[in-house]
Amino acid sequence: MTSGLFRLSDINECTISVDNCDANAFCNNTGGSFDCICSPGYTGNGTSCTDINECVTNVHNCDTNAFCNNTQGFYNCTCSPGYTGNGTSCNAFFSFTTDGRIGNHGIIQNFTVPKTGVYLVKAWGARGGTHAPTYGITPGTYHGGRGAIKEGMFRLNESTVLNIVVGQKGGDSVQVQGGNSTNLTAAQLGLSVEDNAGTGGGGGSFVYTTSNVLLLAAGGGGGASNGYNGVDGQACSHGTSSVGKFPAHLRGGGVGGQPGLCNSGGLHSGGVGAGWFGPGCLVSGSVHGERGGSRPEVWVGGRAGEKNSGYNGGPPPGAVGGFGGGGGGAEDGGASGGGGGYSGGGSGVFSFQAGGGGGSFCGGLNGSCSGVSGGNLNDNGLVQITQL
Ligand SMILES: [Ca+2]
Ligand SMILES: [Ca+2]
Ligand SMILES: [Ca+2]
Repeated sequence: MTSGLFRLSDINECTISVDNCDANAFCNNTGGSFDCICSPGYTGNGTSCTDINECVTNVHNCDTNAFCNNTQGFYNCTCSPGYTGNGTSCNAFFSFTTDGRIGNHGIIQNFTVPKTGVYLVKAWGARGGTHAPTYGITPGTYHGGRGAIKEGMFRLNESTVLNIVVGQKGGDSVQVQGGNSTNLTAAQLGLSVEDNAGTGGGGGSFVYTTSNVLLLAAGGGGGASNGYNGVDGQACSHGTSSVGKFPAHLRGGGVGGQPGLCNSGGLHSGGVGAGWFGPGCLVSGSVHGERGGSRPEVWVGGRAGEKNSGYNGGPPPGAVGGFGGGGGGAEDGGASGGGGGYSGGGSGVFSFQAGGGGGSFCGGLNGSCSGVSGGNLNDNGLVQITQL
């Protein structure tokens, strides 16, 4: 016999599950017995534990602008409508969209600063139009350039009113093969869109004071063309050139807040994207896409070349430039519009020319500005303002 048989040994009630601890308790083995301790978030004697309602007992750390939702063992914080954050920290949040508007007309929205402080202002430019012919030299689907994202922090004084322009997507090519007069889409007619019809440039998004001090601008993307996707809106200040088949038919983007370069002299020119300091040159003739409008023109996008306008082609609004200064697309045989922005995108002359992207601007606090070229994954623009 070994002496061990006569020793008293403790039973670990916890591991052999003979304890009577609550399901929401820890079992703690002791010599000759065991203790039950309610889990964090629960209260009781250990054999019976109930959830602590932190929302009622007020031991939660939810922001004052958040809802507290009690859960078994813990709680959740959810920012109230109009606020954004993780629930323990919620900031007032304002969002401006196109609100369903399409085409070249839009409205300037207003934001009144609710309280003096620092705000994060973020803008997304709009995308250029799509071109999808099913015949010709390079049939296929070509996409407009994506809008840029630009953001920065600004110190704003209470009651200051800001103008908000939310860029709208450039119109797709709608001119039906052969230039039929119709409101139906080419697909509805069983036809293709004209192989070389242009598309509209995307509108830029802008935030500026009522005394016309520009705070932020995000460039729109250029319209697509036959064989070429439009150029993305740019995070830097300058717009880009159009892209296309023939170098002699390219036209440059604007720099320093100017519109895209003048593109007169072509047979079927796309509309030039507008810049903060003005619209591009006028090109007379209804076959051309019209330049996009700048601030004095209330940001109206350029009209499309006649048969691509939605009146003598497919359905309205046609291949117009988006609100926010995008240039319109030319009719058959023509170029696509440049995107609007701080500096406008260029648009070429003749066919096989996709529009350039607009540039962006941020006048925010030192070191607070950043941006992403082509960063907007959605079609339309957006502006968001968050109180920090
Ligand atoms: Ca024990
Ligand atoms: Ca709880
Ligand atoms: Ca054609």
